[in-house]
Amino acid sequence: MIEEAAALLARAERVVAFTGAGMSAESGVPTFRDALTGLWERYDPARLATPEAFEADPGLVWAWYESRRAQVERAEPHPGHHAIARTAATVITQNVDDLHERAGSTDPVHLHGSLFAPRCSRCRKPAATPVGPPSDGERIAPPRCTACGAPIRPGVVWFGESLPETAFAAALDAASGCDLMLVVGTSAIVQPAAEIPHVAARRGTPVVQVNPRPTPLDPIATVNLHGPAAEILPALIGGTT
Ligand code: BJW
Ligand code: ZN
Repeated sequence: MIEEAAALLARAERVVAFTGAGMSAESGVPTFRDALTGLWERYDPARLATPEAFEADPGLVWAWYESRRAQVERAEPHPGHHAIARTAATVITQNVDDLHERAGSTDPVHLHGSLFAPRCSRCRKPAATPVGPPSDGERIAPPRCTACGAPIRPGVVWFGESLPETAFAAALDAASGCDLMLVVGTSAIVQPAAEIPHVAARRGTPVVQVNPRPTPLDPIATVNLHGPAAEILPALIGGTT
């Protein structure tokens, strides 16, 4: 299978990578659907990642994102991130970490925002990312907007919210203009992002998927490589750092 995928890759001139939380798992960033641990084990991520949760308990939601920011700041990109940086013209990611950037990918398209782009929950004015690790705790009062005084919120896309228009348009463009799509580490169940690989597949573009587990994309993938990103991607693309 890996030889078949490598042959497709060798023929491709414009590779686009579409990544999800599994891409960062081996860097020590848990996937979205992994059970939470420690302080957060009582909570369901799908219930915390909503505007309603932030409205009801801003300190709880802000503290959760602050602990995740600290976790990502401690993490390093792995050889799979570096392999993608060498081969993909565009990276479209659902991840809110910055590991693709730190591996050298230029301007990844962040469909679900970023842990490093907090903004006002009312007037949307960008706010500074807090400096240093957050104080530990189950609740941390979010900072206040310097313009209007409303609480600052994480710059991510929660359930029920629209994706940033320019990012989604850029993702559709990249998916329509590539000649190979590499899909890595996503359960492909969250819409509308999960539609992106279908855009490529409908045009007859080969799709190579890397995931240890089956996903709803298996039937449209030209090749399914069942294994972890940090091992499969360097083997497929070459190089280790
Ligand atoms: C490895 C690995 C290794 C492990 N190597 N791989 C029905 C139809 C259509 C839509 C909907 C619907 N019902 C509800 C909706 C809407 C909803 C949705 O899709 N819900 C689904 C759950 C059904 N979508 C939305 O609300 C979106 N907005 C929207 O639709 O707007 C229109 C609208 C507006 C107004 C009103 C109503 C509608 C917004 C979605 C935003 C998603 N945001 C999140 C949180 C971001 C912030 C944060 O991180 O906290 O984004 S949710 C979460 O899921 C996060 C992720 O980016 C996203 C995708 O998850 P991902 O990346 O696939 O991770 P996992 O954990 O699911 O999977 C990991 C994978 O890795 C697994 O496959 C593993 O096997 C694999 N893996 N180790 C490689 N080492
Ligand atoms: Zn404001």
